[in-house]
Amino acid sequence: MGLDLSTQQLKVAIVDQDLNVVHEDHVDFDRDLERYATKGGVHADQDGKVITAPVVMWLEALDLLFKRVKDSGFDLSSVAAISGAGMQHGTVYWSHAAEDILKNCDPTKDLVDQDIAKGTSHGILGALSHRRSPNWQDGSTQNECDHYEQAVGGPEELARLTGSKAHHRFSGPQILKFRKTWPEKYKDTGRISLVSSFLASVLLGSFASIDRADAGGMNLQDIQTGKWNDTLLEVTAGDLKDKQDLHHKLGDIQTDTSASLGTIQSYFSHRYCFAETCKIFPFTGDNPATMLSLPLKENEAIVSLGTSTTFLMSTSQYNPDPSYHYMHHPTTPGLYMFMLCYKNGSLAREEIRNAINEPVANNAVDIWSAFDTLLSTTPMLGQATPNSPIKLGLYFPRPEIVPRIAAGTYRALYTPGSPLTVLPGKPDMELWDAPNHDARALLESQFLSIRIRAAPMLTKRGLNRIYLTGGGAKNGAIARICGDILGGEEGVWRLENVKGGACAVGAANRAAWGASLESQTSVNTESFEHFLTRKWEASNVSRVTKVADGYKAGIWERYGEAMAGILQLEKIAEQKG
Ligand code: XUL
Repeated sequence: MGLDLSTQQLKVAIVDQDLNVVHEDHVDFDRDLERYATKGGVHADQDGKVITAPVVMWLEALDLLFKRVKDSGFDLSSVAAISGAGMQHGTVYWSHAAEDILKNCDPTKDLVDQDIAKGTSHGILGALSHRRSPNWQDGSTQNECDHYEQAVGGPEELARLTGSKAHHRFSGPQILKFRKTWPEKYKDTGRISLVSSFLASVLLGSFASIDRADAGGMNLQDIQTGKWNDTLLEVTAGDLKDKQDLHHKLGDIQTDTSASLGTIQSYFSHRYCFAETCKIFPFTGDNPATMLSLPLKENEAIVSLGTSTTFLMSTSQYNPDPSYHYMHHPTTPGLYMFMLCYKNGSLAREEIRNAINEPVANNAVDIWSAFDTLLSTTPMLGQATPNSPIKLGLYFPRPEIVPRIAAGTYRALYTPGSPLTVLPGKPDMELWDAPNHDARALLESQFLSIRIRAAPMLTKRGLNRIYLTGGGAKNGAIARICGDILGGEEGVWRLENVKGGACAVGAANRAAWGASLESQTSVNTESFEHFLTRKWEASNVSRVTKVADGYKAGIWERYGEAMAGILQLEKIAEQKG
């Protein structure tokens, strides 16, 4: 079983021994747990800077999800092992009593209805020293980020040390802000988990270590040693003396990527009939877990089109840069995950889709149909003729990370070799028919930005193969634009028979790998990649399908010319922000 605690949903995927997906389900926070009044799974303050999620909502979602799977008739006692994933960077603050409370939950009641907190009347809330988890979309820690970078000698050095420069959403700066804002709550904190290790801890009934790959999203891990960096621990803790205490709160980083953490706790075996022998394997970040959904080779990439847009590659090369993220590979020593992460993914696509649907009372069964038609009918780069100016747009409902740009919409006309003409907020219909021209301009700018940043990783014709995952991957027009811009000899591919998302499937694959290693007698550990490839090759089921062509002579080069325009528009937008 693979679980994925993502921004908007808690998802589950179950695979059989041949790694066929046999069951999927999910709980949608906004829709299924309305009483928490989240929007897109989170709460945002007025200026959209502080973004958090209520931790109890996730506990309620876990019970609801398992109940749904059980009620569907799926026999949970057949689950041999569980792994999982959580959106990266988010932190959960446990109280000193947490393990005691988690272990003693009454299986006749939901987690949120427990009244077991010894000496307090807070029920399960007694396990938390803070009720909210700072979300990866949060943008409120500029001071803390400055502090981090100054402490080590600048963004380049922090990127070299930890794999990333300082980012608002990264857990270290968030923990520093938490300590400074709520010193009492910080004192009351017995343990700090990431979203991934939080979920693993609930299932275990005791604290799970932070996974080696997911620790890379904290600005706290020395990527060379895989351990916490002393200087950065000290910056976060305030001084040398408190550094030990922070280390204690974080625990050690899980170094063995294949060892089981233990078995599922009795609350779940009693309540949902999980076998008492069901093993829990390390939970990692959603991006590292997505990489485990397929056998990703050198020169191949995954473009994940979810709430965020991420570009992922598995590589043995470590070439840090302030605009990249490097993290350890979740299963395979010696490999790294290379990542670009954009905050504005599906939210931007949905806003434009809604604006397009607005003028007509939209009764279409598929709310994406008008948006998709526009993607296919608008000419490439919005150019009615090859000589008309290129239409470029940046759409950031939330402040963007790559590069750091304030929220807003930025449109411009561009003729290669000339400066840009930036258009006003409401452009002249003759020049730019908004929002209709926005659909294609949005997708093009998202993929062009990836092409600009990933350039050192690309061959002359792009990547060898691109896999599309996430909600946006279902869309054929998006796949074609992706192939046109990012190229590739083998084109654009999609995982077959996966409804809910590649991330939960990747986590399920990891659980299956862990369970398989435990049953093997060989002293040589089979690598995850070998395991996955062996399983895929042994079955006749088609696992991936080609959904679009890649490199096309002429088109690749025209998009190449547009890149300079995007860079100019980004510069202008950066100055405005
Ligand atoms: C990665 C990032 C997001 C979250 C949520 O750095 O912030 O991709 O992991 O998906």
